[in-house]
Amino acid sequence: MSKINNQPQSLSSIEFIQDITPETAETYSGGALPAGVYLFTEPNLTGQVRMGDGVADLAVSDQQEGMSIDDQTSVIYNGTEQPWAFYAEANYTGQSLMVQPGQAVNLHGTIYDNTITSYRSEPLAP
Ligand SMILES: [Ca+2]
Repeated sequence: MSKINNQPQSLSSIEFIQDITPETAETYSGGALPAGVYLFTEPNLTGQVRMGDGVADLAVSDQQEGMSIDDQTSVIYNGTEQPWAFYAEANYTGQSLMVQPGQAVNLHGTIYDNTITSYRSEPLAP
């Protein structure tokens, strides 16, 4: 007897999302990371790094900050106590990905790799 699974998948159960432990993140980065949200442009937490407030359009912040983060993020580390949402398009639209507090996610090899354009903290679920 076969059984069809119609349960929605939580992100953590999607096999192509590889979690990186905060300890691993610290190992990669060479020490404890200060609290914050980090976007890395290369796997293994290398390449360019953006830390700080979320933005509605990374293309704009790139120009202001002299960076090239838009559509380049391959690893996200959420070192805060709130969930953060990452979006493929500006103004918090397009395909989205939630990253929980303390979670580091390797986007490399996934549909989210090199797509992130806006991100912000999201309220904790009631
Ligand atoms: Ca994008």
